[in-house]
Amino acid sequence: MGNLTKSQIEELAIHLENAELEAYEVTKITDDFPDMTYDDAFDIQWEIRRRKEERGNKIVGMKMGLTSWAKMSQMGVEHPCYGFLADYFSVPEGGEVKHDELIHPKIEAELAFVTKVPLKGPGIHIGDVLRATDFVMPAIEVIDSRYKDFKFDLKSVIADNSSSSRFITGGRMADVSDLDLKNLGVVMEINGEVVEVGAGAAVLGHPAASVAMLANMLGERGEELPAGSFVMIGAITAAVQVNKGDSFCVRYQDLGTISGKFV
Ligand code: 0L1
Ligand code: MG
Repeated sequence: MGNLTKSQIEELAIHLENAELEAYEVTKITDDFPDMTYDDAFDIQWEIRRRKEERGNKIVGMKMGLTSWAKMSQMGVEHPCYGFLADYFSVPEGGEVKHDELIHPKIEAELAFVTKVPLKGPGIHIGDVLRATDFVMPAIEVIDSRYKDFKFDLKSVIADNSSSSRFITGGRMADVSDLDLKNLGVVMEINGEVVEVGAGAAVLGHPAASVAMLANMLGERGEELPAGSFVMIGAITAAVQVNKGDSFCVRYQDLGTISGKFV
């Protein structure tokens, strides 16, 4: 159930999307709309998605966010969230991320699942996800909350497409049966120095649990994850702030590396 009118949803979608497209900060929207509900927050996100599609952008994947207990407590929120990935968010492996197009980007080491059959919640579990997975591959997410100083609550961040801004995928694809997903290690380096390390279980105890949660959350809106979906599972490591000129590399156990540079 929502408390905002259709025109308020549209205005807030334009407000947040303009902040994304023109790279400026805004205050969290619940300051001005304290009665907004989670349904309102998702309606705003889906309206931003609709506006992009109307302009000809393609939606190329989905991301889960705030999927580690450490990150939820760090950001002061109590549940994971999801967002969509538009075509222009994609940066090629080894490529350059333009810092000036973003506000205060941070990078996160993630994994992506690519599905081969549809997943529709409710009731999707880890086993369903593993059976539905075509392959797993490494991914790095560049998050860039549009909120000043990354200060938000869960409703505000959902409306802001869960801070999605850029992503990079690459490395090596693998079958889930060839991976020990819970123990899969990642090492993040910035300018050649190790800044974060982690293992797959940091994400909701098992990376596939994140994809299951996404299917179940989408199911609440009558939506599904179609076959061929690219889904980023959320951060295995803490998010690390990056500056113009920084180069980064994430090494994934059994899955190769992804690197790039902020210019
Ligand atoms: O985990 C994430 O991808 C981040 C989701 C939004 C929260 C944040 O901006 O830190
Ligand atoms: Mg993320």
